Amino acid sequence: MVSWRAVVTAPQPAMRKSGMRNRPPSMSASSAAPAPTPGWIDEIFDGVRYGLAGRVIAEQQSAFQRVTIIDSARYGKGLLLDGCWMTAERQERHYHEALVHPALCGAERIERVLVIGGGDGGTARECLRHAGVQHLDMVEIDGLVVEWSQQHLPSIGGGCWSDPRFHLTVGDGIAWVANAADASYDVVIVDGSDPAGPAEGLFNRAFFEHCHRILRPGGVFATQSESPEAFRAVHIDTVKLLRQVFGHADPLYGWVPMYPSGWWSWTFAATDGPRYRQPKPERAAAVAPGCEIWSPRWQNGAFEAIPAAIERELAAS
Ligand code: SPD
Repeated sequence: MVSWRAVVTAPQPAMRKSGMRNRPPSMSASSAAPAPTPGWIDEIFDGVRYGLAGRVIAEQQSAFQRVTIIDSARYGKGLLLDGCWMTAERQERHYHEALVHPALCGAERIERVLVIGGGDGGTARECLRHAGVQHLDMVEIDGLVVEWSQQHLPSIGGGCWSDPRFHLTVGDGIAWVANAADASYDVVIVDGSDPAGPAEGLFNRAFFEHCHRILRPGGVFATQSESPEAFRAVHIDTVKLLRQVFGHADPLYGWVPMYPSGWWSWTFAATDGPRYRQPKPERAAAVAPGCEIWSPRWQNGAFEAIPAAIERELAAS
């Protein structure tokens, strides 16, 4: 295992050196972190910094990871886990809209939704914009992420925390999925961090097979699937594995400017065909006017924007 990322900031009294997330050697050849640049918060990966000018306003080692809240001029307040960018107030919609709406607009039914991770509340917020959602379980492993997101990043979760359809469990999402009844959800969404540390088990066959098992017929699975540039091997392996498990899976490409390379992907899977590619018009019409990024047109282009070499590599499997 190699140390693969670090947050580097202006000197902060609360900074800890522990909690650096380790990435499997197959994912990275990270070099040692450079000296901190005062006034900057960086995620460092593979010789490149992805940073914002700003300051750390809270930082603590939880039972699972180092949780950092920052304030930046460009994107407002934000969250890092083990030195990796997760979200920020004025950028989060790129990520959450792309993860949620292809699944929620494509599934046959959307009464019961499961979100694994997603402790900042942004994914639940976007799901709950769909009036057809009757019950949403969110299982987040780290209570500190929820607590600090509610305290420092309230706009990201919005009204989700008090929505009567929303049911939060602070616990292990992998165990939740393993113990859930067959065909108990219409949509399963994984909003985890990178496949190292507490999120490592969210990318393997056993986990995906349980997600497949607990989906009702006509259901859709969605997960963030890393960067096709910075984490290409993980991205490709994830899509291939989901195709094997579900039968149909396709990556959608977009941007999260503060993530490594800025170029990101989300992958959707279903058993009865690529239904996530065809938004149901009535659901799309209800949510699109409130979106900053997502629309049926954007989604279509984002699925089609698969890089040629990745398309060849996926087809060759
Ligand atoms: N490299 C960062 C991947 C983070 C994915 N989850 C972000 C959480 C936003 N709700």
